[in-house]
Amino acid sequence: MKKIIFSIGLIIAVLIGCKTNSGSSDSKKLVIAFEAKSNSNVSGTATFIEKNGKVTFVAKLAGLKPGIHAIHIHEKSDCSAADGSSAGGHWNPTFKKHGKWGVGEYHKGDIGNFTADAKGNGTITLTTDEWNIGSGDPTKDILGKGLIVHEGTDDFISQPSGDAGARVACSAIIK
Ligand SMILES: [Cu+2]
Ligand SMILES: [Zn+2]
Repeated sequence: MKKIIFSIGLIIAVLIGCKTNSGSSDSKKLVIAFEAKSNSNVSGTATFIEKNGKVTFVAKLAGLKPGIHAIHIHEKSDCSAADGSSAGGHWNPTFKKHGKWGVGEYHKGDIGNFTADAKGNGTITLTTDEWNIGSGDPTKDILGKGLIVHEGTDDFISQPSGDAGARVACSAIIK
């Protein structure tokens, strides 16, 4: 009888353990680092956390020129070119025009603009259900794409990429 009780206890302990594990697996986290491009001194990190069907994105940059800078998800995770051109154009799996989220047509990669302060530091945060991390759905999965920070500002109008200027930082969105 003692042995049975012990066994039941063990089973319960294992079940609780499994439940805890499955709870933590619904939230996925990816932390990536930027590399400087186009002879810039830009550095920083970006974090993507998926939870309950939404992805929260936070990018923290340093070494920028003070002012407004564009940031987008581009179609490839290849940051090898000195000017970042290897990351390709904007990630646009739904074949829309470039624009601003929530206003007419926009690319899935059109994150927008953020401001770098007088010291050249800037942060941008976004939460969206338009992305996920690793589902394999080509219209939503950000894995295998590239994150690009630009020297200039996205005007949300010029095609195909908002006339945002040189690519000053690049980071591959990979595990
Ligand atoms: Cu871009
Ligand atoms: Zn775009």
